[in-house]
Amino acid sequence: MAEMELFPGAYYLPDFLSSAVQRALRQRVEAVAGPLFYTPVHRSGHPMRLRLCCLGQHWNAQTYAYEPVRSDHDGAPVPPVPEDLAALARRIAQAVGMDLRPDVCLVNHYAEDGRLGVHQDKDEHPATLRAGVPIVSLSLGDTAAFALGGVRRSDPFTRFPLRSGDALVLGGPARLRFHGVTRVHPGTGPASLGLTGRYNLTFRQNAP
Ligand SMILES: O=C(O)CCC(=O)C(=O)O
Repeated sequence: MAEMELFPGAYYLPDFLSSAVQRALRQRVEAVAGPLFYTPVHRSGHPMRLRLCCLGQHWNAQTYAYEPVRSDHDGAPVPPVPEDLAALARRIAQAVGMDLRPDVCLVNHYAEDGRLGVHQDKDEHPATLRAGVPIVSLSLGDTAAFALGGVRRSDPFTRFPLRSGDALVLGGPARLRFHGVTRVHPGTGPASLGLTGRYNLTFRQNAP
């Protein structure tokens, strides 16, 4: 199915990844990130409702800064973003006319009670935010109820499902739109993927 421009700079690409690519991506995620997932503790003191593994640079849930080691967890260095995954994200950005050189990928694993509160992705370098360099999101496994708002927290939300294989691009004027995952629908992922829960990968560019 073709992409839909939901708002200027916000593109929804349903069913973008074939079943075979989804299976391959699941294997890549588990090979690269599998042993490294952990539950971040937000600076409010609450554990987040997902498990995280950052590639390229670590996003610190206490300071909201990117760093080379996981200083809010185990101090371990961060594996690089694999070239093939970065190239895939770049191709998706190009498909909607945007340029992205991903140097960070946050891989989230949501269990059946997983969710992610409404937030803006605004911790990347100010120059990349100003330039509207996009974030490319890929979903695998169970369907998420996704909420996409505006650039002010009080703006109304558009709600739609992110299913296994869907891609979403937030760039240009949509780069700082608020968004969140209100719930995950257990058991809704493709049987052929054999994944319990949901992976979401957000490819980002920190360096200007
Ligand atoms: O899981 C998703 O679809 C959204 C992930 C997200 O917003 C984030 O990692 O900042």
